[in-house]
Amino acid sequence: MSGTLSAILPTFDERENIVPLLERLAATLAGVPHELIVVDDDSPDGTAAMVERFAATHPAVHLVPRVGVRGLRSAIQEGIDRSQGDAVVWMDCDLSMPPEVVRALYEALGAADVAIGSRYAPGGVDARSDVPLHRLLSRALNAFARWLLGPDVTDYTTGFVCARRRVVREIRLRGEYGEYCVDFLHRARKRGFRIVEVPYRNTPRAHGVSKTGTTALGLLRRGWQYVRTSIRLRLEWGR
Ligand SMILES: Nc1nc2c(ncn2[C@@H]2O[C@H](COP(=O)(O)OP(=O)(O)OP(=O)(O)O)[C@@H](O)[C@H]2O)c(=O)[nH]1
Ligand SMILES: [Mg+2]
Repeated sequence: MSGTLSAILPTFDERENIVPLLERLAATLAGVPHELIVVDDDSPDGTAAMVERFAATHPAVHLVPRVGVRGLRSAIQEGIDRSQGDAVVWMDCDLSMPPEVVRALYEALGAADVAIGSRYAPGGVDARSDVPLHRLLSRALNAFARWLLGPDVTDYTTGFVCARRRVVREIRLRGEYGEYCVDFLHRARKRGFRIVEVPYRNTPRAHGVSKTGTTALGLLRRGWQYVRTSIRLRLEWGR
């Protein structure tokens, strides 16, 4: 792959993680023309101010501040809509996804339309020891999605996605939270886009707290959205 890369970075209360993430992304993308777009939903911890200060000396960094709106899926979509790159990548900003993997995802687009970081492909690891229940649920939901939608993708809920511009031009993200990812990947595959996986090690968030349901009930509610989405996709598109 050659061409410019836009990284979309959705944040809510990532004050301690965002600057190290931006620094590591800039280092790993040396030699690749890029822009780093942080979409912050008015984080009470002052994430936006950290980004603004950093952006003052780093012209590739842009802040998109949103006030009165919340949501992971809509934040990513907003970043995509404002980006200019020939390819886009999006990821969590809690340092659970190593920024260095972005380089490998970008290079994988040489032979694919979409490249995802995978915890479940051979060589991948889910090492989030901070959220054992979340890890277990993720494994079960992915097994269910593979069974319903096909085994070519092993990590349907990755959230670590790099795609050529034409893919995100054709397919908009739908849903509330993480289930958008199952929806995006299945529709992309069914439309004939080639998806490859890059195994990586997902680690516990570096600082701050998880925004995904931290109570068992909250997790089950969220899990149900993934189950519903997988069933709907199977009915709508087949395997
Ligand atoms: N802009 C924006 N970003 C969000 C919102 N909710 C979560 N995020 C970001 O989405 C990413 C994932 O959130 P996490 O809290 O790590 O949740 P998770 O990775 O699904 O769950 P864990 O495995 O528990 O960490 C992080 O970069 C968050 O800052 C939101 O409402 N708006
Ligand atoms: Mg996380």
